[in-house]
Amino acid sequence: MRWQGAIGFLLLLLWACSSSDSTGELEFRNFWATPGKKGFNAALYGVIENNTDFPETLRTVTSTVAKVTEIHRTVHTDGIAMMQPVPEGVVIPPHSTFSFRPGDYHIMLIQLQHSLQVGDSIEVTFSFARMAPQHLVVPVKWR
Ligand SMILES: [Cu+2]
Repeated sequence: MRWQGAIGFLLLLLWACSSSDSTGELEFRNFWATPGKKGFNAALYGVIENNTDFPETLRTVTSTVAKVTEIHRTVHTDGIAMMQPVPEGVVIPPHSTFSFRPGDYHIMLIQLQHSLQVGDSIEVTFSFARMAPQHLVVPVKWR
């Protein structure tokens, strides 16, 4: 039916708009995901900028591409790098940035539902304590 097509198109437009990298208050910069094989893990990196006057907490990240998505931190103990889950989320101070980068805080895509290859893109949702959830389309690439 024609109206269903129109609604589908509208939803697509809404998705396209919300997937742009900025709300003016929170800005997502240079997000990218590593390639990975089905059933294995991949990582998500990038920078979130908080342009508001308040601290914002990133509580969870979700993506349909992974069975589980966790915020992790790599810590070095006696020269050995280990990843720790950060279930409480991370705080982005006002007028400041928070970086997810290799060897530091990162977002772990655990048990990929399908393989991720360079050139693919994935949909990711970031959920915050104050702000509405933000949807992002993230490219898969080798940095
Ligand atoms: Cu990890």
